Amino acid sequence: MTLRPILIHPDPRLKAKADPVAEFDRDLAALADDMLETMYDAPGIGLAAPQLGILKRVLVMDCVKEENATPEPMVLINPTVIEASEDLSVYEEGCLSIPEQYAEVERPAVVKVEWTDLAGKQVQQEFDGLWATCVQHEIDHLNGKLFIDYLKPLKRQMITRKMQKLKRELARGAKNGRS
Ligand code: K1U
Ligand code: ZN
Repeated sequence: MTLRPILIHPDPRLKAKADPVAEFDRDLAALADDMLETMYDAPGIGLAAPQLGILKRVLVMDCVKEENATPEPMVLINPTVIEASEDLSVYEEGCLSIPEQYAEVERPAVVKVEWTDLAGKQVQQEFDGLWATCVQHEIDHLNGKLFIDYLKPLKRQMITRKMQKLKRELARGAKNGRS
């Protein structure tokens, strides 16, 4: 397993629509392992392949947040929302590609999602609570959409400028030999 670097917004790869997965092979299983390791290390509760610069429709998540609770890692390939509740819920979202920025986003409170698992089997499951928020946030990543796209333009611009500054500082640090 390998920790992979997470792209920081703005990056054109975070705005692109990812391609469906066609081959369920060892490389796909290795990518899913790397994604889970990278997500747990960040730490985060979800991660989509485009955040690693890989434009494939793969996401991982584990919304069990309590310490000492049994982890529930999930790998979803080619996921689609097939039903969404009219009921909405608001959650203060964050994103590993937009570090330390949080904003309230309103989404369907309950969604039914269909996807293919690593063995190539079709699966359907209903999600609610944080799991529903997270799976929608991650599917958005597969469609090149970020949580800041739900915000008013001024707030989105402000966050984007902060991220541009952060990226300049990180690049300067890397050039001067800092990690
Ligand atoms: O996709 C991502 O960037 C991951 C993101 C997922 C997400 C968070 C909140 C609402 C919807 C989707 C994160 O994991 S941000 C980090 C985070 O929320 C967290 C980190 C450690 C413990 C608990 C939460
Ligand atoms: Zn995100």
